[in-house]
Amino acid sequence: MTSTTERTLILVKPDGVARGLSGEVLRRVEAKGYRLEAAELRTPDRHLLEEHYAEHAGKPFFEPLVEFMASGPVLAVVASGNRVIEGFRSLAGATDPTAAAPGTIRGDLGRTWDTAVTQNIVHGSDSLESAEREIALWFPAAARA
Ligand code: DAT
Ligand code: MG
Repeated sequence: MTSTTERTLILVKPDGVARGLSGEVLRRVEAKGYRLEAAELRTPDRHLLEEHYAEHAGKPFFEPLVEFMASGPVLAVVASGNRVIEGFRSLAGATDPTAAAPGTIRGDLGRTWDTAVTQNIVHGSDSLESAEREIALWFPAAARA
């Protein structure tokens, strides 16, 4: 791929897929004007998740996070568009779904189910570097040289 359009990795996490919210997440991404480039439903293995969440290795929530993310199907999506990384983070809302603003995916559709904020429906890359790193992990064929 030679396009220079910005790309991001979006995940509908196991809680979002199990609750039937995949379509609603994709609807919001498309309604905002971003383009879907790839999508795949799969249950990620530990190795992929440990790489994906490498920045959080050693934190107290790392193990429960990896376990939760491996607990069922995840919808992995590559979306593109000008400033899509920042734009999807804005659509997703704050990490804690109880505190996330209404109007956002986490604020409208999420809540805190127990003491942790692990189940917050979606993931979105947080920088150009993490987006390209995460896309290469989840969609090796779509990685840029
Ligand atoms: P975000 O997903 O908003 O980028 P993050 O990168 O800081 O947030 O954390 C990654 C995920 O880890 C987050 O979506 C949910 C989980 N998480 C973060 N902080 C947590 C905490 N204090 N307790 C439990 N899970 C947490
Ligand atoms: Mg993050």
